[in-house]
Amino acid sequence: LLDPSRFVVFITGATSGFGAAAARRYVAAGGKVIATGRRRDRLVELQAELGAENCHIIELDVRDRAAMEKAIAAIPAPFDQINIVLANAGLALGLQPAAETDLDDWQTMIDTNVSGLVYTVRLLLPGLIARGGGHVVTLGSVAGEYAYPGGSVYAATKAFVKHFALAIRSDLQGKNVRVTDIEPGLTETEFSLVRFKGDDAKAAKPYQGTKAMTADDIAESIYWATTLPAHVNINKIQLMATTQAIGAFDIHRE
Ligand code: NDP
Ligand code: 8X3
Repeated sequence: LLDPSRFVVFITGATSGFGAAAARRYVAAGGKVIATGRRRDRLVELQAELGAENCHIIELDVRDRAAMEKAIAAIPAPFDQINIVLANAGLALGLQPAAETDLDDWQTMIDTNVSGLVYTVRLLLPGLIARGGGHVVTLGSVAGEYAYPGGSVYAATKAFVKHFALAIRSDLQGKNVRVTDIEPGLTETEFSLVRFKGDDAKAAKPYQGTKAMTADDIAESIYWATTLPAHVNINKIQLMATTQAIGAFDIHRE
């Protein structure tokens, strides 16, 4: 197994959910993390919890390419020795039928889940290669595999992530860089609160009367994929709550 105490993990979206859980998981294993996100107060809290020697924080919006370039170029030692990139920041906005959605919401999802993710990977990949290898972990979704009503652009951004992860692997032959797309289903985080724009009642509904996965479940899968022997690449991990399954085709009848 690779030595987790040598892991230096750059995480987008570390202020909540999977990103925060992954930061805790890697630091618990002896690694270091660069925790990024827009909410500075959350980053400061996380750093206080994990220790400044283990957790470097950067207030960052992944959609801002110039800010990303500047921030990544300015990461101080020893945090600049990044060997794992967790491109996790992302969001869904709305669940309306396609013709009734807010086009600004679609744009925000594309800017964050697609553009922000490719900026993250592209800006950090040369460093991984130069330092002799590493691991890129992307956050896809079951939504990138199975369409569902109201999923539209969110699902399409995650299909992009899935294919991007597979495609860049073929450019990394001989570079010792592994790529894994994590594709979770129903998991209780702030995801639903963001999707329904702070409406607590709507946000709670997907998790009511069922047992969703937790952010820690996903963090453990991410961690596991990165601790396998260097000659093993997990292309993707698709995981669902045991209470979730793929439904039948939807047939409209008069
Ligand atoms: P959360 O809402 O709990 O966390 C999302 C994180 O993304 C936050 O830290 C947020 O930070 C960050 N983020 C959002 N927009 C930006 C931005 N423009 N710039 C920087 N950071 C941003 O959701 P999850 O932890 O559940 O989601 C993490 C990833 O997993 C997402 O890509 C999501 O699509 C995916 N996913 C989630 C599933 C679920 O059921 N929960 C299932 C499958 C995939 P901040 O707001 O502080 O910037
Ligand atoms: C998040 C899971 O099913 O809400 O990607 O799209 S789902």
